[in-house]
Amino acid sequence: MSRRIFLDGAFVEKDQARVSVFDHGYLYGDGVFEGIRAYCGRIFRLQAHVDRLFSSAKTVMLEIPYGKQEMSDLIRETCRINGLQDAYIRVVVSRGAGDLGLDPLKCPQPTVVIIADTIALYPEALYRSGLKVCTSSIRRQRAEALNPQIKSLNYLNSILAKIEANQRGCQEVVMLSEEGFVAECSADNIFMVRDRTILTPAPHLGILLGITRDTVIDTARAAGYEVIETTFTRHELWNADEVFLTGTAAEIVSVVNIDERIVGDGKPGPVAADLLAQFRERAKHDGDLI
Ligand code: PXG
Repeated sequence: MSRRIFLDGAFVEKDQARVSVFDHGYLYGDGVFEGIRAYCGRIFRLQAHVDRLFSSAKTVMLEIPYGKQEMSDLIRETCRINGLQDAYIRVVVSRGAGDLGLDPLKCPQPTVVIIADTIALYPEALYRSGLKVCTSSIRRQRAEALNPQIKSLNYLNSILAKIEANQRGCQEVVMLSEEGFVAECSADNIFMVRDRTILTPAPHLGILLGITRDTVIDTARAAGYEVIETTFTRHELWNADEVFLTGTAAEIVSVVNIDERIVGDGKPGPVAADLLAQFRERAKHDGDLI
């Protein structure tokens, strides 16, 4: 089905949605983005995504030419215009067209794109079997270099790690902080379960503060689990009862093999299954109506 894309103030047909090759998003990865889901006619945690988009933009001094409410309305409008009840939404704000130098001052007008489409989920079989992952030799970049909390268009740090995963036949890849602690994956946050206590890397380790991560922490605590944001190494991960990943696209997916070590009994565990069921239930009812 032909999609209509929001581009710089108007809805255009997908084939006509073109951005300049002088756009610094293209030339330098200079811009920010969000990936958002809609379930059953409701956009899941829209406010949190819009807030994070504006925070990313503020840090890189990119002025979004809309207010937060206006941006939320445009995202809903993009879903409506495409007749979507369940959607994967991509919002991209780039520095806009400039000259060939990297100076952002030469880019007078940011480019704003909103795409709403159906999602290519991980195949359902992977939720039943669990993922195989490995650790990357590429470290998560430190906050002083490029803060992982900024959801920027420059994903080469993650992509270099993902290439290693592909080469080793893995579906995701664990990235460590510079000190060697578990940080997160290329496009997912990571959790482990030990004696029914849930542990996840603390924000200071240099991670994207995932909105699914936040939802899972909240859901788990409400369900009576103890959740600790802390520091741990691969040793703890390899010896965990369960490991699972969270992200907007993946939701909650179990990991059963890490660096050729079998996690727990080698099958997706009960805590992840419990949290996924609760997450999916919540996603159907929570959220702003399209
Ligand atoms: N860490 C990183 C580095 C990410 O890029 C997450 C964690 C999970 O965050 P949320 O807020 O989604 O729970 C991400 C997610 C995709 C996709 O299509 C996702 C991301 C980036 C690019 C594509 O799944 N970021």
